[in-house]
Amino acid sequence: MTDPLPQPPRLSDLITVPTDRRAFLAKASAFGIALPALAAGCSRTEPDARSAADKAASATGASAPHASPTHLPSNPDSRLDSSLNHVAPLSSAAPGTVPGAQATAFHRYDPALPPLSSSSTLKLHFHAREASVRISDDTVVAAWTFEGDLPGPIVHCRVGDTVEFTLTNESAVPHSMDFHAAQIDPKQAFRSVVKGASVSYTFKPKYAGAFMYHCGTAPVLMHIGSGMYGAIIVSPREPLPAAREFVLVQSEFYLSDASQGVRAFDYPKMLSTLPDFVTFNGRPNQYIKDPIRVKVGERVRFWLVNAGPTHPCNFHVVGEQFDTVYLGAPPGSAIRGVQTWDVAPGGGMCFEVLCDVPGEFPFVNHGFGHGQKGSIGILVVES
Ligand SMILES: [Cu+2]
Repeated sequence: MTDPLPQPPRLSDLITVPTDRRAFLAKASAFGIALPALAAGCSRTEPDARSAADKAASATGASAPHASPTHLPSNPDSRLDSSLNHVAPLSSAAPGTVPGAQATAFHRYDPALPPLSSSSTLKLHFHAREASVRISDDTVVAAWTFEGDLPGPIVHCRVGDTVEFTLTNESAVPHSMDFHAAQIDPKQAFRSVVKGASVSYTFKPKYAGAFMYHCGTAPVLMHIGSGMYGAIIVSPREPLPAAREFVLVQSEFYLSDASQGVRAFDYPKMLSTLPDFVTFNGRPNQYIKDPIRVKVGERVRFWLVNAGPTHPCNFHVVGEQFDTVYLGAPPGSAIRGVQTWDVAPGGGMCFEVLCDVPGEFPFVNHGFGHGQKGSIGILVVES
């Protein structure tokens, strides 16, 4: 995509192997780009806290022998409690075997909210890893990811559940995890860990809602902007009205030109805040190509997280009105009959549509300078 505006010198011009982030950071440093908290992140790491079983599993490529799942999620882009040991990457890219662009297949990110677990404890083990991700027919990005995809897996729990979380870093760059659904000492829980090390913490979500999670290692812009984000949906203890529930994570892409078929993320471009793409669930216009389908008469609930890193999402459904928008934790602070509501970067909200009329309804970021860059999908209401 051609950028019509003058751009600062791009670090990508200095990169010969765009997937080599260690070289990128070294060159960034040499280029005078301040990456202050990388050093801080390195200094605040902890020893490898993985269990012996996990280490053995990593060595053999097998899953660690933890408890069996009570049931598997129907959404492959979701993560329920006991699938924590499903270490197979969700994309075709894996450490040491990152394929070329031609071998990286496109997959539609499943927007379905996964079912709640029968357990009140979710045990999550995410891995920070680099991966090539095909976001469209003609674009493969070299991403920093949680679990090999962007967004990372959808997490679903209830208010008051216990989330036992572990992050293991498989990448040369320090990473961390910041759950917006947690109330916890961030200096301890959200600290960075180096390659091979892990950080673990536990929290109980206090409020219902659509919450972002992301790598918080500085510069945070670079880590979110390179793919390290996702959604944790916290349902209220008292169920909301029956609905078809979907998760949309808006995010922006700032990319260099392709090298060897892969586009690296471009940090100076992130600072310029003029994205190449703005997407729902990491692929521009994917739900135009393959819409979300519901039946007439159904209530549709969108849990929308705006991962940013910079721009708002002005959410709107063409030809419909939101029956309900929850300004606070659902079911609180509900307002009715809303046409458009903006979700700030780093924020999340819950939107409901009563699909009384059959048809094809575009759901859009009504800030169309960004909507046109890929944050548009189609909700098909079938009679
Ligand atoms: Cu990171």
